[in-house]
Amino acid sequence: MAGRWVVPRSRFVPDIDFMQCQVFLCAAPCRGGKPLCGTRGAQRVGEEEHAPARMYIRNKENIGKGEKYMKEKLAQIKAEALKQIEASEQLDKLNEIRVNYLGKKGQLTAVLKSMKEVAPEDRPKVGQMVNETREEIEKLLEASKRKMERALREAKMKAEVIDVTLPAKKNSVGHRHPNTIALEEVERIFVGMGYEVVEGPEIEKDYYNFEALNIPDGHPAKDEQDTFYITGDILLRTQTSSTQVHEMEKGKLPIRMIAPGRVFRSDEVDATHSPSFHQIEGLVIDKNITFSDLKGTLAEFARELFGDKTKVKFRPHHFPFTEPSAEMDVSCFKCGGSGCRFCKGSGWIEILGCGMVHPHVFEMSGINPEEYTGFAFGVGLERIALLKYEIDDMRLLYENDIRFLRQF
Ligand code: 2NM
Repeated sequence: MAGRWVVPRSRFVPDIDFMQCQVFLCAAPCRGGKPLCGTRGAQRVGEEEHAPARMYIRNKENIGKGEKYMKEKLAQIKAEALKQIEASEQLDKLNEIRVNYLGKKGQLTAVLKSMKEVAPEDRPKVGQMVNETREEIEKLLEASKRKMERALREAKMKAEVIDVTLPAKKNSVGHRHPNTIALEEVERIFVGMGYEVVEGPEIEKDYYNFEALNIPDGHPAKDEQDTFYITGDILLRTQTSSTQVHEMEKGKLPIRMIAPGRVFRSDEVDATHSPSFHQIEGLVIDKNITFSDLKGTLAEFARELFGDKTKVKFRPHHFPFTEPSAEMDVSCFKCGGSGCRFCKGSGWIEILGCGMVHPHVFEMSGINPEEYTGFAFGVGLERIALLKYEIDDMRLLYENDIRFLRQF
């Protein structure tokens, strides 16, 4: 600004009232340091000639116009604020406007601060006007803020629109693993004949896995079933018969049970072997149990599992824990026994091992072999699953390839 306005004593300028004097006379000099109170007009003077001085207008006419001027000034501030509010498109901008008008160093606050320069009798009225203006600007800001937030919300909702006519995501429910299907089938058959299903620990003492089953240290069967030792005395069980030893030790007779579960052997993986697989072992102990009971029971089991026409045959075998022992074959359910690729031309399929519980096994578990007899059998769960579903490689059962599993 080139120069400042001062109010000379000579000229009366009616529309310059207090506020304008503030504007025009803020730098007004008082030649000789006297304030320009009571001046009646304005003129422009060179800046260099005048040192800044504060104005306090006590002139009656000017004071009378103070209120009117304030009113216009406030209206002007409000109009400007409204214009800015309406033009703003972002919440940040609104905040800026709030600070600019209502903040500590804002325009309206400046007016409020200059109250001490308003004549005391005008102060309540002017103060009220300032407050009203503040409230109105606040209201405008708030309304605009709400409008912007609503618009933002609407835009977001529009962007996130859900098409309820889209086909729903298919809920893919799995099904039982072929091993589990086979296990539940075997359990169903034996439970139907009055057997209990008993589970035991996978980590066993050497005694329950070998010794109590008539496989003492140095017995070749212990080598055949070499397993994973946890300590010298504790191992991963190689057969679920250990569970049956625990049942026999309880001494509650008669026993009719099957013990399904995971067993472990130190075997290399191939199409028919795995270091971890599943067995179902059965045990019946009562007075007068004979080999006929064994044959009748297992023949019924075979018919239920492979079909009515299934025939069984028993071939002598050896197990340390049974005497006599046998292996049971079933007639090939593919060719009916005439011989095919499935039964490798023999017409028979080997299915399980069995026998009459060895008297020494009874004795070790505290059962009197003179009073009680019993039969036992063991069948591989994977073997049944492979046969039933005509799977030619055991590894498929463990790979969990969904394309394979979906077929059962
Ligand atoms: C087999 C074959 C023959 C068997 C024996 C026993 C027990 F505990 F009573 F001595 N449980 N299972 C047994 C008998 C298991 O698996 C091929």
